[in-house]
Amino acid sequence: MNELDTLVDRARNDFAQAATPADLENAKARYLGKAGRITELMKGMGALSVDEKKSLGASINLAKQAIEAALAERRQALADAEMQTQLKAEALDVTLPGRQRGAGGLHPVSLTLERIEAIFGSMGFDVAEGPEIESDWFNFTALNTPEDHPARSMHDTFYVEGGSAKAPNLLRTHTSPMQIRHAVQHVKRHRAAIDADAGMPEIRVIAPGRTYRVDSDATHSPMFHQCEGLWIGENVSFKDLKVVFTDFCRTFFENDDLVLRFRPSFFPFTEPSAEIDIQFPTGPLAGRWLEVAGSGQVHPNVVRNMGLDPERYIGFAFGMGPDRLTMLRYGVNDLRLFFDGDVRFLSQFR
Ligand code: 2NL
Repeated sequence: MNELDTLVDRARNDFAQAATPADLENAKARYLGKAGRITELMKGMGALSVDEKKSLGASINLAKQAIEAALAERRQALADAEMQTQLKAEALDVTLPGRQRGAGGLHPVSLTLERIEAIFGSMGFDVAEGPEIESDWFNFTALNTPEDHPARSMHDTFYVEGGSAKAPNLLRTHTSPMQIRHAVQHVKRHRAAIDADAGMPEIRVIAPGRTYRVDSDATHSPMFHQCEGLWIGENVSFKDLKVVFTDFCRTFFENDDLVLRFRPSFFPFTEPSAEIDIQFPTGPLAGRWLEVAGSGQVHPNVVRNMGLDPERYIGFAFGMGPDRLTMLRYGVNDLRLFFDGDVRFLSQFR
């Protein structure tokens, strides 16, 4: 083997030994660099004859081309290897399922409140809104609740800053104050017509929302929901209460065979008063009387506190617990599930 063939072999070997692109460039310099072996051979041809230059020059060129080809091949191999390493490190399993965004949904009690609003809305009821921090007047006094009523005690009601020392502000214990506020506004708006004996449009409103009482066990939460209803006019009777509430219950529970019972009771704000029980004719709750609301004819003192003459304006009111209605509708057995915020429970209502 001549010297050039040996040189090409050595270069191929050196390039193969180079483990990194930097090693490879160093090896290249030994052959093709300014002081490289090929360059030196070229320089050494100066003393030769023209014919010798021709044949040796051609041989050196062939060797140079062979080394350059080996270099290019090794460069590509190293680049490929580097690419493979990088691909492995950044490997993505594109067949994995994506992270689910998870569709949200309304809280079951919100679904119930929407249902209640839709059903009473179809019967011409407005929806009242109002503050959760209330005054003693709107929460108790306007509703004919006596000074010494147990509901006014610190054991039953959350008192907060504000109001007067004798009548501090509180977290509303029912949604009735919203109805009083709504009625007062309504009466104010129609004052002139009322005073001119021209009458006023009926007050027909429901008041859904959060309410608060000092109470906590499996069936009571310190925060719970209420929805009250109020209908005041010149000729609104207990019969209308029965019709409206029966229709509501049958629509809400999607059962036209639902039976209702109005059982005598007492509330400071109604007289007479009645507890409303329902009974399912079939299903897991069949045959049991279930209490779903309190109701009654609005007390004359309460009508007066709305700014109306109780001799002329009369009507009924009722109050129910949307939390309990939700439990009955979906068969939920613990009220606290609604307020724990456990997605495993809540997602079932999506
Ligand atoms: C219950 C009892 C009731 C009312 C609420 C009411 C509201 C006004 C005037 C008169 Cl503005 N009454 N509300 C009447 C009777 C009963 O709720 O057990 N609720 C769960």
